[in-house]
Amino acid sequence: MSIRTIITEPNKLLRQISKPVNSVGKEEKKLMDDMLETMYDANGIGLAAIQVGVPKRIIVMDISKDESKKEPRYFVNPVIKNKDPEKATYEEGCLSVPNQFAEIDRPSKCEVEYLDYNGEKKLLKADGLLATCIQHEMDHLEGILFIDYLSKLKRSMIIKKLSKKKSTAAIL
Ligand code: GNR
Ligand code: NI
Repeated sequence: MSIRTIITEPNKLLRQISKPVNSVGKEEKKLMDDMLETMYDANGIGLAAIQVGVPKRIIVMDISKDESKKEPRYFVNPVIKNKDPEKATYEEGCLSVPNQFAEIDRPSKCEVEYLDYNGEKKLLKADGLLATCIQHEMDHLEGILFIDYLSKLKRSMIIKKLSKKKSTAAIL
């Protein structure tokens, strides 16, 4: 396994729509292993393949609190089947939008159909943080970031801040 570089805003790649995977083969498993290691290293609870520059519909996740009891989850070609009309608000962050947080409303429950690490078809009923995280990651597959739900002003302030930080980091 190896840690890959996480792409951060502003970067056009994050706006790309990811493509479905034909089968869960060696290459996909290696990608999922690397993504999980990259996510743990960055202290994240989820990661979409496009965040490491690969436009495939693959997500890894681990929302477990206890560091010693890891519960990795893998989603290939996920499709949301059902969204609850009820909304829930969570303070969201994103490894591709470093150090920025905002409260976002999303359906509080959802059902997702996907292939697991072994390429087997699964259906998961999610609520709470899991439901929020799945929807946040599914957005990445469509080139959508949580800051897109904020006002234009707030979003542009965040992007300006991040691009400034990138340009100062470049001269250090
Ligand atoms: O680590 C993450 N935490 C988080 C918190 C609330 C809602 C969504 C997330 S996902 C984020 C990791 C990430 O950027 N995944 O794409
Ligand atoms: Ni994210």
